[in-house]
This record gives sequence, structure tokens and C-alpha cells, in this order.
Amino acid sequence: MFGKVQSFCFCTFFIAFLCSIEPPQNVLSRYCARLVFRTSLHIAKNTHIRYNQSMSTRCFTMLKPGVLNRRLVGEVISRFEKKGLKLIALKMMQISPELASKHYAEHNGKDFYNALVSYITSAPVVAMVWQGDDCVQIVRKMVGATSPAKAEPGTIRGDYCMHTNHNIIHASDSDESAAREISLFFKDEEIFDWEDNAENWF
Ligand code: FUP
Repeated sequence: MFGKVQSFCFCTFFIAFLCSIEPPQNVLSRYCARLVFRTSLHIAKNTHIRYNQSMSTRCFTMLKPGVLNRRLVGEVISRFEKKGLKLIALKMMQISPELASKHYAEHNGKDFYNALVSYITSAPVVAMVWQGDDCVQIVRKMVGATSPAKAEPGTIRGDYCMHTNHNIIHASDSDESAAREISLFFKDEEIFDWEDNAENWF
């Protein structure tokens, strides 16, 4: 059913419609009718039902070398797009050992570190920035657990990989990591926060 705002908009549109059929005779009435019409139009546009109440945030994702080899780039991007996330940056790049060591600094010294850096620098990757409400939580959920054996079917890691050290995709695990990783991989001018006319539907 109509809420208060929708009812108000409907009534003002109706008044405006009547005024257009039978235009008010004096200047003041005409001015008022126009004002009512414009205000209702403005309210209708800006109170368009918004389903989400969360904050729009960003998440850095990186498709690791295996995804390019297996022609899965489009598949993974398609999943995020269909979910409703907004792609605001994308590039294919070769990661240098320096960038890899910065990106994975928290793992330096762990037994899998050298293999991880060697894998990630072995061929080009596809780096992306996604934006949307609760973006990091949504992307992480879609990516699945770090270990493909534990990742649920239906998640990217659950569906497309077998081993933790080749788990095909990286995704920031917090808003803070996202900010750090985005600034490591992208310059400001490589990020496009384009106007999204469909965002209210996601
Ligand atoms: P995630 O945030 O899910 O990518 O997981 P981590 O930051 O813990 O791990 C980063 C990467 O290190 C993983 F993508 C794969 C690799 N890794 C291993 O190879 N072995 C491990 O035991 C843990 C992680």
C-alpha cells in the first residue's frame, strides 16, 4: 500500500494534473500550482523507495593468475555484477615482487609466504574495485572461505578451486584493508565513481 510520502506525491500530482486541465486564472494561483508540481516531482524523485539503509563502501578484489588461464574472468565479474555491486575500477597488471610483498606484508615469515608471492607474480592478474552497501561483507561471502575445501558450494572459491595456495581470488577482509589495498593498486584517477541510475534497485 501507499505510504505517507507516496500518498502526498500522488495528491500533489493529481492537483497539478487538474491545474493543467483547467489552468488557474490569476498569476498567484498559477505560480502556486507550478510550485506544488515542482515540489512533488522533486519529492517523488528523491523519496523513490530505497531498500537499503547501509553505507556504500568499497572492496578491492584481485583475480589471481589461474583465473586468466582458465578463462574465468568474465564468470567472476558477472557474479559480482549480478549481485548488484558497482565496478568502479578494473585493470590487468603484472604484480612486481615489491608490490606483492607490500600487499601480503602481514603474511611475511609464514611458511606459505614465498610460494604465495611467487604465484601472484607468475602471470598477470586482474585487479578491481567494487562499490556498494556492505561491499566487503558481501564480496567476502561470495568469495568464500580461504581454503577451497571449506568454501561452500556456490561461492567462488567453493566452485572454482581446489587448493588454498591457488584459491583464484583475493578480496579485502575489512574496510581498512580495502582502503590500503585500493591505494596500493590504483591511482585516484583510475577509479570511476560513475553515476548509477539503477542503485535504488539493488
Ligand atoms: P584470504 O583473506 O581469504 O585471502 O586469506 P589470507 O589473507 O589468510 O591468505 C592470503 C593468501 O595466502 C590466500 F589467498 C592463500 C594463501 N594461503 C596459503 O597459501 N596457505 C595458507 O595456509 C593460508 C593462506
